[in-house]
Amino acid sequence: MTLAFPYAANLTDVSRYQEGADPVADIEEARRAFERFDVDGDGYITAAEFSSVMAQLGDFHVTEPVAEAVIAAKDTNKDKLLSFDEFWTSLNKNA
Ligand SMILES: [Ca+2]
Ligand SMILES: [Ca+2]
Repeated sequence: MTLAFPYAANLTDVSRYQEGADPVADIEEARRAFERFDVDGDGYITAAEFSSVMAQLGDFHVTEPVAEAVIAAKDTNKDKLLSFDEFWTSLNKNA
């Protein structure tokens, strides 16, 4: 019966970790999402890339002007490109 005790302690640790987990996004997941949108892999998401990937995902409402507005809202340095840093910052602002 002594074996059951450490097992129960582990379960408690897991649930405590989940309850106490930071609400910030997972950087690995964010990077995978970013790479999905960065079609040509140059490290920046353009409005054209964003709208075409959204269309692939089934959302045809994200036309290029809409994509430009979405990117402009996150585009801290105003180069009309979304870098991973800008993407990551915007995720953490929303969290
Ligand atoms: Ca790109
Ligand atoms: Ca930028």
